[in-house]
This record gives sequence, C-alpha cells and structure tokens, in this order.
Amino acid sequence: MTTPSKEALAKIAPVLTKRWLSPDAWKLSVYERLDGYTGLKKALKAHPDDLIQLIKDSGLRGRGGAGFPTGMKWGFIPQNDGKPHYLVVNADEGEPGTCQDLPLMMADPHSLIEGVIIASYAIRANFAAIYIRGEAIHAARRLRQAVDDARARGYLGRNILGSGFDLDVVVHSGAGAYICGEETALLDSLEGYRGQPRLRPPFPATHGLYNSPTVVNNVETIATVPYIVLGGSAWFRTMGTEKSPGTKIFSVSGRVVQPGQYECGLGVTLRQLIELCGGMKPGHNLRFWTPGGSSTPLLTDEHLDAPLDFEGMMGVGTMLGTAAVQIFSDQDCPVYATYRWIEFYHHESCGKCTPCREGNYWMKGILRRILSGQGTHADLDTLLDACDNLLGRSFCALGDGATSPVTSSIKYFKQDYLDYIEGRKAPMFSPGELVGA
Ligand code: L3W
Ligand code: SF4
Repeated sequence: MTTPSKEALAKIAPVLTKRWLSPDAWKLSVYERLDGYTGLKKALKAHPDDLIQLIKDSGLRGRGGAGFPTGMKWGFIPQNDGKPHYLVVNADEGEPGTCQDLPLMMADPHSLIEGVIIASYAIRANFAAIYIRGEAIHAARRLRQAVDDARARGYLGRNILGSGFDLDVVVHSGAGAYICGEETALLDSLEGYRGQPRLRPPFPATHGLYNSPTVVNNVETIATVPYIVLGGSAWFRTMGTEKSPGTKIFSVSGRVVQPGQYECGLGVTLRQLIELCGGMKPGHNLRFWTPGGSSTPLLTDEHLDAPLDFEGMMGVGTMLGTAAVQIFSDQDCPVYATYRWIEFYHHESCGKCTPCREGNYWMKGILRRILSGQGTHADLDTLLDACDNLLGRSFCALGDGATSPVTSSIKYFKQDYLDYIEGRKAPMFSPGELVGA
C-alpha cells in the first residue's frame, strides 16, 4: 500500500461523508447531536427566493450525471401558477459502478431528508417523493424509518417547526429498471405507469409529476443543500473548481488496494484518487478506467492527470457522469468489459425506440462473435456504424450512453479486437455459445 502524496491528501474534503463513521449517525437523536437540522432551522427563517439565490450563487451542479446548475433548475419552477409543485429525489442509483447514494442513505438518511425539506420550501412544494431503486430494500427501510422519525419530531407534516410550511414525503421503491433513473421515466413510474422516457421539452420543471412543475434532483445534490445553507455560497466555492464548485463522492472500484467512496473537491485527478486508494493492487498496472460509470467513454493512463470535474472531463472528450470510477488493469480485457456493458444496456433498454432496442441487441451479438474468435474485420465497421445510428438518434440518454464503451474501446484498444479477430488471443466463448447471444 503506497502512502498518498500531500497533494492527494489535500483533495480530501469530508462534507457529505463527515458523519459516516460516527456510530448510529442514521438515528435522529445522533444526527441532531451532530448539528443535524440546524440548516433547516436557518432556512425556514429565510425567504424561499433567497434560498434559490443562495443555491445559484453557490454554483452547485447536479450530481446525477449531467451537472445541470441546481439553482437555475429551482428557478425554473413557475410561481403563482396555481398548480401544486413537487420535489422528486432520484435515488434510483443504477449506473454500473455507481455507489454513492446508497451508502449516503444508509449512513446519514436525515441529511437527505433535511435537504428535501429545505429544497421543497424553496420551490414551494408541499409534497416530495424519494424514488429509490427496488433492489435497495435495506436503504428504503432506513429512509422510511427516518421519515417517520422526522415527522414525529415536527420536521415534517403540518406547520413545520412553527413556520407555517407543510410538507409530506413518501419513499417509493421502483421495480428494478435502470431506465427509471431517467427523470421522465421515473415520473411515469411514480405515477403508476410503465417507466419509459417522455419527450423533452417540456422539461419536468414545467410539466413534471402529474403534469405539474417538478424539480427532479439526485440524492447527493439534495443532501448538499443543508451544508450550503449553513456554510454559505462563498464557503462552498472554496472547494472544487471555479466552474465545478464543491465536493463529490467518487465511488472507486476495481484494481486498487482500497476501493470505496472518497469525497474530494471536484477537480481531483485519477492519479490522486489512486493514491488515496493506496495505489494499484500489487501486480496490476492501470490500463483503462471510466470517470462516470459505463455511459462515459473509457479513458487510459494518458488521462491520469485530467481534472475530474465537469469541464475537465469535457476536455478529454467525455463527461464526469456519476463519478463512478472503475479501474481496470493489464489483467482485464477491454473487449470483454465492453461486451458486459452492452449486455447490460441490451437488458435495460426499455424498447421504446428502434435505434437503442435493435442497436444494443446487434452490438451485443457482434461483440460476442468477436470474443468467440468468429469475428471479422468488417465487424468493427459494423459496430461503429451501429453507434452512429444510436448516438443522437435514440430517444433518451441510455441509447447515447451505450455507444460510449464501444467507440472508446475501439479508439484506444483496436489491437485487442484485432487479436481476437486474427486469432492471437484465446476466445472467451466457444462458437456454440453464440446461439441466443
Ligand atoms: C428545464 C431546460 N430543465 C435541462 C434539466 C433536465 C434534467 C437536467 C439535466 O441525463 C446524464 C446522462 C446519463 N429547462 C433544461 C432543463 N434541464 N435543460 O437538467 O438534463 P440533461 O438532459 O442534460 O441530462 P439527463 O437526462 O438528466 C443525465 C449520465 O447522466 N449518466 C448516468 C446517470 C445515472 C445515474 C445514477 O445511476 N444515479 O444518475 C452517466 O454518465 O447518461 O447523460 O433534470 O430536466 N431547458
Ligand atoms: Fe428506451 Fe433506449 Fe429508446 Fe431510451 S434510448 S427510450 S431506453 S429504447
């Protein structure tokens, strides 16, 4: 295990994770002892518009993948429109390798609930829903308990802490579909329909849950809000970069000594993250990695010093995405990894649009053929052609995202594909296994 450099250690910034190691911090009494709900008490004394301005000033950007400015999104909610407003928290964490929201909800559920109350007050919503992925039964149970405890203590329900503001929160479990992490499919699912994306625009900010103005934000985004209320926007901007302020929980998995969640200022580099993880596992050298799950292109050791923030990742042709950093070594095969991701997209495609439904089916079959030693040189062109027909032609980001591992692995690791095609690498599957691929 290598010792992290001073530069790497300086990137650690426990804000959202600061209570994670305190025993029983998920209990309301412990949360309150550790400054919990003090942000809410301060927020309820402010005017809702001032809270929206505070979040705008802080520069907080959505932590769910796209990095959209949170304060701007809240500001889109029409006022005095006579319609109910809603807050919906996207806790359907399903991007491969992504593991920030579940540990946060397990270790510190009240920080999310406190953020939900403040955000709802700011956008004048009296009902909020937390949509959690169906498999996360343990986290849903913990959240429901936290909601009940918060209600019993007067943080939820009618006339919260004597402020005149009413709010109720439900925790809704999905049924295990990745597509329900797409905000409009999530809203359909919440309304009781089959979860499939809606056409945007109109965006949820004006036509969301039950066709009413709705803010949809990720767990980490909302859990950050109480800290900004307490610390102020200038404090928040002391962390991260000018255009990507604040901290981010990076979930690091794969061939490092200590995988896990590392909360750092945005702009940390992969080199520094690997140092914080104790280095690469003995006997492993970095070969490829993802900055944000499988919907972001693969990167290589050329990109070790690219800043992991919204702009820095654009600079190397990708996105920060969910900051799910998956690390692969010289003992891992980029073609097989790509196959496994496309298998995932094929399985999770909702089937609504042809490019994604058919494209992923065919890409999976071609990749499997290559891995079976039956591929041809023309297969590489067909894969790239399929990606051309998916990217920008799919109905939602799932189809676009599926092209990322394919195009980037062919760009950086074409030789690995050729090694299977030209018989230098032992096949991963026998040809007979192609049936039903
Ligand atoms: C009002 C406008 N609102 C944009 C809102 C929009 C949404 C947010 C971002 O995909 C990415 C995707 C995945 N008026 C607006 C507006 N909005 N223009 O801003 O919108 P958008 O379209 O940029 O992104 P998105 O559809 O939310 C998110 C990528 O993240 N991803 C995976 C995500 C998986 C998880 C998870 O497991 N937790 O989040 C990884 O890279 O591919 O590109 O709210 O309404 N004019
Ligand atoms: Fe469904 Fe895929 Fe089309 Fe999205 S891109 S609507 S997941 S078929």
